[in-house]
Amino acid sequence: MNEAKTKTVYLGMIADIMHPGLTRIISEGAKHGELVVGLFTDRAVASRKRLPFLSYEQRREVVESIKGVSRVVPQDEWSYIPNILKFRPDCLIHGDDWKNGAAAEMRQKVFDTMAEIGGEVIEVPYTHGINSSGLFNEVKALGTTPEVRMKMLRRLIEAKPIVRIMEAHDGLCGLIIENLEVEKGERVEAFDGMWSSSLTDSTSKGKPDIEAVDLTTRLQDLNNILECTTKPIIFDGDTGGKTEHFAFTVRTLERHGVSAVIIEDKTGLKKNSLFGTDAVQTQDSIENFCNKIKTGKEAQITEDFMIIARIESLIAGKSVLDALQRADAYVEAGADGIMIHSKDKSGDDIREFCLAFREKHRKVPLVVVPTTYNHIYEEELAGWGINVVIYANHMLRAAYPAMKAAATSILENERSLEANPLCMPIKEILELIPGTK
Ligand code: SPV
Ligand code: MG
Repeated sequence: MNEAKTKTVYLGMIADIMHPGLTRIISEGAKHGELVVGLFTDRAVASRKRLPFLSYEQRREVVESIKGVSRVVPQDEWSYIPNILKFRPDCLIHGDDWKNGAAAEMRQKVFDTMAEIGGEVIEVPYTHGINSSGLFNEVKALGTTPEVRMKMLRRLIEAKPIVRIMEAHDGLCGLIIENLEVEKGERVEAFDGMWSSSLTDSTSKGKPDIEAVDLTTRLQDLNNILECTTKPIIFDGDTGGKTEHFAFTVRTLERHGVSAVIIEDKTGLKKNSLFGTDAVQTQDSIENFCNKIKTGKEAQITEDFMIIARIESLIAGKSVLDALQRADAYVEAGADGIMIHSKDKSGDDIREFCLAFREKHRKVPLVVVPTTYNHIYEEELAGWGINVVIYANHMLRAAYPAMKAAATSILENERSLEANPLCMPIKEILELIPGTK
């Protein structure tokens, strides 16, 4: 038997978009022995950057069928070290593009660990002109499908310690949320998806947040967001309306590729929760609301769409115990997740609820909207068992004072020169939207 063939060669890859650079490194690796591909899981990828378009299973199917690949194993961390220690390969193969920048530290650790286990690192020249990041941008420009977008929320909840959602009420908000990235050392922070808020959808139309803007009108704006983004959407379904109507809402949202609807257990004329007990907040009976959840679940066609039940007990001045009892009933009725809301500034009631809820329901996704208790960091919320954090109104609240300041300056000065520093340069607005030229 050929001695080289008994060696094992480890190659880590995400393999979301296959290209010749990847197939070349696979065939090079296979020349040195049995090639084991360490396929990055969604969790490993999400710890550093946005989720792949394809799920782990889809990517595994592709990689397993490539000539030269002997075996595919999951790489569940961004770091190669745990898998090197687990599989103890004779060689590890990598492109030489990790010599500089953020990856250089990982490269050093890999060299050290391979030396410790008596293995070697093979570096192959990077294939210029084609790479995953460039292709990723091209795929993103093509858009997504409703099905892929819808699935994304469940995958994110599985893969991330906490999923970060930002309010969007028009296409421009959508573009910011889609593209904004903040580099923090080796990590890139970004929003994972969008919240279609009843408060900001209503306010941006000059209407109160009392379910006065109907679904058709809200979907018109949502369509603009869908057209220029690929990230998942959580829709604020208010009370869900009449149970019979909610069944249609669910199907309409599914058809649009929305990932989840959140409905709140209120009845009568809905008032915004942040009024708390200053407004009359009538909670629905547990029985009625459970019936609404069941009807929605029966109406949905896909397996991926989520109906999340929002509990308003704390908003209505009731106890954490009341909220917990309702949570049990809603989960029992088939809710795919629970949103617990409060306008208390301390966050203590939310913490108490979440810790108690997690004792009983270990996996059911928990969603919060920390508008008032916003001193608490995401990491701490994740520690309470929270899966999704929604920044529910910040794009609109940020835009309004900025617009008002520019308008005031023009009135005060009777010309727009002084407003210049408050406005984005004309050149920038012309270049903002691809295809304007
Ligand atoms: C919204 O954004 O419309 C919400 C969250 O429902 S809250 O305004 O806090 O009620
Ligand atoms: Mg709302």
